[in-house]
Amino acid sequence: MLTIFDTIKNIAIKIDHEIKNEDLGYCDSSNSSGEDQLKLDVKSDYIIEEAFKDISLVKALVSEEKEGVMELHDDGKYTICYDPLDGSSLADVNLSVGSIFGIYEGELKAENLVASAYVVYGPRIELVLATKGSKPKHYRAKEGLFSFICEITLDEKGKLNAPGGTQQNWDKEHKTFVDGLFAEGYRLRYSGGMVPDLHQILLKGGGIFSYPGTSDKPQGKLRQLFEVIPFAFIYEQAGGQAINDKGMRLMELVPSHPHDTSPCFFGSNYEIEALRSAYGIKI
Ligand code: AHM
Ligand code: MG
Repeated sequence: MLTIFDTIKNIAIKIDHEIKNEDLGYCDSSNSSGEDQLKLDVKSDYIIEEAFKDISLVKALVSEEKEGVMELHDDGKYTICYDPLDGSSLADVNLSVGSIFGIYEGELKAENLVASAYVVYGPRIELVLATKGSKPKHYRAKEGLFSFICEITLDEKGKLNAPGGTQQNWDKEHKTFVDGLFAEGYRLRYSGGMVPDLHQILLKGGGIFSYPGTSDKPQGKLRQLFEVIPFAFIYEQAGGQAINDKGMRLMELVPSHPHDTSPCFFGSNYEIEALRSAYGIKI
């Protein structure tokens, strides 16, 4: 596992370099931002593929940028599911973006996730690593090397609310829930990048991030294998909870396709209980 974590550290430095130096074309109005964004997504995906392809521990890769499973080593132990550059359209406007990694042993389902990691590319490069049985660990890069900062523990109750999706397409229950949090004094913190948004809640002690099923996307937007499950693991390890709209732990998800999505809620205990009550979910 250490080899995989060290590889993720090297990947982070390389992708950060691309983000900072790649011509995103935002001064050229004739270039569509979609094309530029695609260039950065594809490049990040390539960096990750190159970094893992000679590591015999890695059985296969599943990427948000690839349709199926990329087999690497028959005798490998782990399959790494990753989103190479989550929120990549935000790089164009100079907001933080991230990479997410879920490391699975055996069949690709949540209960087989053994470790997860994410990188935040912002004013600084930060990394969070989580393995079973211990609190997630927070690192920061300085001159290309990562130093350990602290273990992450969520408070029982936070102050931040990050509600995803288009409000017009929320159902009534969800709107009532989000309005209720604001009426209690919660502050809106939503950048449109799940990595920095979830990172902020983790580091500031708590709150809730939600991406519900909506009228246009009943199964939500965020992908189970490389977005939802890795963060669900980190939130649970930090002492919080991560559930879907039926109250099921996201760590019980069993995707039937690598790109399956799920409604998802990540938070500290108070906010997740408030969600259960607003949604009429009985324990
Ligand atoms: P992406 O993987 O295509 O970048 O999309 C994922 C991102 C998440 O980071 C973020 O939480 C979500 O999309 C934002 O979506 P919305 O703008 O619908 O709130
Ligand atoms: Mg993504």
